[in-house]
Amino acid sequence: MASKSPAKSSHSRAQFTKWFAAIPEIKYEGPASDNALSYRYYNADEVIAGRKMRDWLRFGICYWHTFRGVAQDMFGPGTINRPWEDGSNSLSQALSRTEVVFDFISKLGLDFYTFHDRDVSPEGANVAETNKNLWAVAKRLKELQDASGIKLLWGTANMFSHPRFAQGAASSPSADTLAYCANSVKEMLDVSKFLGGESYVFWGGREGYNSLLNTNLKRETDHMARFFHMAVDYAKKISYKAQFLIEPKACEPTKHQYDFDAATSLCFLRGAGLDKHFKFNIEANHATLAGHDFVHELEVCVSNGVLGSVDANRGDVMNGWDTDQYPIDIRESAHALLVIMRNGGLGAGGFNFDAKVRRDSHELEDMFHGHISGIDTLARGLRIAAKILADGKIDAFLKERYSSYDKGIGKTIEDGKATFESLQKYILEKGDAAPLKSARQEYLENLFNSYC
Ligand code: XLS
Ligand code: NI
Ligand code: NI
Repeated sequence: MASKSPAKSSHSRAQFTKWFAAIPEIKYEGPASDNALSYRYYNADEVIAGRKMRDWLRFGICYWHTFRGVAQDMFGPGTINRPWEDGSNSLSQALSRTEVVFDFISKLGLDFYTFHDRDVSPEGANVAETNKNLWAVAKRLKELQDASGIKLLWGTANMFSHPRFAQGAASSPSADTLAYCANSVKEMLDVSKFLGGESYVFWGGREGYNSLLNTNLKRETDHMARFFHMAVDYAKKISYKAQFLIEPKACEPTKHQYDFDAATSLCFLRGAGLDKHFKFNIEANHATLAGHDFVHELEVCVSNGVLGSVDANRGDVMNGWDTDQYPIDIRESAHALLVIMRNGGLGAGGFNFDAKVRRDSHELEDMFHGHISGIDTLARGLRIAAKILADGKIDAFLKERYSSYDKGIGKTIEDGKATFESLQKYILEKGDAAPLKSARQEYLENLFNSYC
């Protein structure tokens, strides 16, 4: 869906429940503020480089970590007991929880949220009942969206938690599982259309393998391609124009995930004739699992015209897994925003906080500190990137570095007019290639830091 229309400039900041009464509305107070429950850099309606901060950043709150996570780990149970939870996974609990979610987003003054089908509604006794539960909650979500002005950034289907997905979803060796997934995505496309979701995400949580001894890689990836074609066809049939996004991840939970990174996934999409229908949702912590940095993944997408959205988080440099912490690295954030601003923004995407508080940060207030920290890190990154672009030194350096392709022999190469013979003639006449100029990495790193 083309997202040219800016988000509402201010919300009523409706409060439907009492749970956050003790927390003030989070507002911009500037860098000098010593109020930890304020923004020091995110000033939603301030215009930076021709666009409001809220429209560059399009922050989204994720339902799963923020409202369904209890902070359990493999060594112990959850430490989080939210006061609005009755301990059940019932439909009535699912319905009452929706109001808390919208209260939280309103308190933060943000515009978007994201969810999986199973975050918002429980499975029923059979597929029909499961679908009915989903629609009961979707109707409530629509009412809350209308009352608050908060919108759906993207929806997705959880096809990785339940044991039926243990051997894959669309890549499962069981055709029944694939059929089950077809129902899930069909319903979620209908629900997302109903809620006006601007993008739609596919994260292949169990799409991959643990051993090649029991895996037919070709059939599994062919089935995934068939599945994506069916999703494209169905969205077209219901006239749902959301931007489809693949969210690459190298490993975890499977040893090897098929959507390993942006380049691998793009190759898959092109081979399957799907590349016109998909862009990418790049998660910072998934990039590092693939042995890339976050900015590498963004740059690969931008240079191929397929950057769709961002799952904002970070890993821990000393740990090798998806720790899903809130972003705090200002230099990384500035570099990411530089790439995104050169791309003209994220279109129908945004920055979704796929991040969670630590197991020992179990109090209500911690939910706010985590998000405020991430929001201010990205807002600060936006301000720095705008300075870098306005100053123009880095872009000028880049332009000059490739200038041998702007004229003469270089231009014949870019224009497709050069041949091996013409290039040989040129270099024979010249005798040797011209000496290289320094790539000036240290100068550029120091220059970059001077904006931070
Ligand atoms: C897990 C993924 C997941 C997706 C949505 O690592 O990040 O949370 O964003 O299914
Ligand atoms: Ni994610
Ligand atoms: Ni993740």
